[in-house]
Amino acid sequence: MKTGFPEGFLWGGATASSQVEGGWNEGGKGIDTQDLRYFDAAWTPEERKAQKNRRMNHEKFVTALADARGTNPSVAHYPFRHGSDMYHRWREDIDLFAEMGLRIYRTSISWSRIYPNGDDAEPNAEGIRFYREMFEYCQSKGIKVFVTILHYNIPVHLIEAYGGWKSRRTVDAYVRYAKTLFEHLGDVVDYWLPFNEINAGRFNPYNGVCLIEDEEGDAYNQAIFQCLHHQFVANALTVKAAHEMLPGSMVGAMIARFTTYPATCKPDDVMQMILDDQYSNWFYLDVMARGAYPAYMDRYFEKQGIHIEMEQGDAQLLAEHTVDFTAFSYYFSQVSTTDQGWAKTEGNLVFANKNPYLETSYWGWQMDPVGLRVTLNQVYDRYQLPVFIAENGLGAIDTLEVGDDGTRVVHDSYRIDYLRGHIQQMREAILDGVDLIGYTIWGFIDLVSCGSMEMKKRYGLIYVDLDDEGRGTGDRIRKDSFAWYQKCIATNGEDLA
Ligand code: BGP
Repeated sequence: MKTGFPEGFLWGGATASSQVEGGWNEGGKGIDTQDLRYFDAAWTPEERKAQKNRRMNHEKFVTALADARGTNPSVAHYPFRHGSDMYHRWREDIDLFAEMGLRIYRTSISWSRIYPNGDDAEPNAEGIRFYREMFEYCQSKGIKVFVTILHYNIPVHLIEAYGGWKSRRTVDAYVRYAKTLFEHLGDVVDYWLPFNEINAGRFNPYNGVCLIEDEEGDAYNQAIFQCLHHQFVANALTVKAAHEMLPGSMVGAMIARFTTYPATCKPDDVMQMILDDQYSNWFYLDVMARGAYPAYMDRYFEKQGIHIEMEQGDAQLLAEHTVDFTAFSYYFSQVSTTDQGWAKTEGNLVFANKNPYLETSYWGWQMDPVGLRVTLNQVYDRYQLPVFIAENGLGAIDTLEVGDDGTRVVHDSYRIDYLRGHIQQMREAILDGVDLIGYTIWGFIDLVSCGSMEMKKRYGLIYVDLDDEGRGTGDRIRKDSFAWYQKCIATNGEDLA
């Protein structure tokens, strides 16, 4: 009988290169898709949340690219260019991670630091050195490393030259990039994740598969699924390469988990839940963990008029090279219904149907710790593979204050409450029998929000003194949640007070 978190449970924190690094045009890095996302600090809260401001179109893309290639590129309007400046401050940051007791650090590699154009003849030695030094430093502090090979930032040259993920050329370039990482960083990385939230290709096609909506016109949906197929092929080839080059290596598949409940016990709502789950969640993990396109997608593709171009050998590749573990991000849950008039709220990458039993964050995400236990049980039950919670956390507006002793403090009891609730449910899921191996709190050092592009939407246990335009000292300040998580890790999840 299990009594709690297993020995060696991987307590950790997660970031992504484009959101935390900055140094966007240093060290030989090329321009990538996230460097081109425009933000205006003058936007109202509604404009910040507006989907149109988050989506990419042709005009915005061309303007941003001209800015990036111009003589005086803007940083204030392109938040991913400044991030949290970890590119320059990583030693100081990792010292703080070590002080917190972190057992694993999840981050992503910036493809364009390794291959500035995505398909250059030789990798950029400076980029490889940057990650190597950082990961060796983690190792020296007893922190394991979990690498996401692609977390939304794709070298723009691949779009200009080949149409990005629409082309098999991008598959080749990606696999070569992954192999370069295995060759040069294989000994300092413990877990690999080829793609962050691969279902983002459908929910946020610019981030996921670098599609520019108005350039695709009516063929948008078709292009999305063709790109996704190419990512599945790239994933299988990457798993194959990892297992050949790094015997015993652990490679995972990750989705943004949209946990959903039927809005009522009306049978139509229950069926809608099954369909939502299939299209939003299971399809992706089914391909990468079970090794084949699930039958239920045939009906969907036929209805949508989608035809996926597959090459001979693709099906075999998918079947032979499945992943070693599953992973997901979990922030909220939603409900499924056939009732078109059901009240809506926001959610990660999508709008969600409202659940009257749950409270929402400032950004409208419905907080649901029990939903994490539900999810862990569902995912483990379906695939019977070790499970990793690659992201979870609370985006909130924090207030920097001066404490009694004159030091700067952030009292984030709301974040502690959120994390405590979720960790308690993780423990329950472990007692239920789920093979949960790790938990990396998202954005555990403040970084630029992927969706809203603000610094103001903070997830960290470490505050970063930068504003939405990247202005400030950049100082790192421990929030109350820092000491709380430190204690949680030290007691292996037993002391959550
Ligand atoms: C996930 C992404 C992350 C991250 C997180 C929080 O979808 O993988 O990159 O940012 O969501 O979302 P946001 O930053 O929009 O609050």
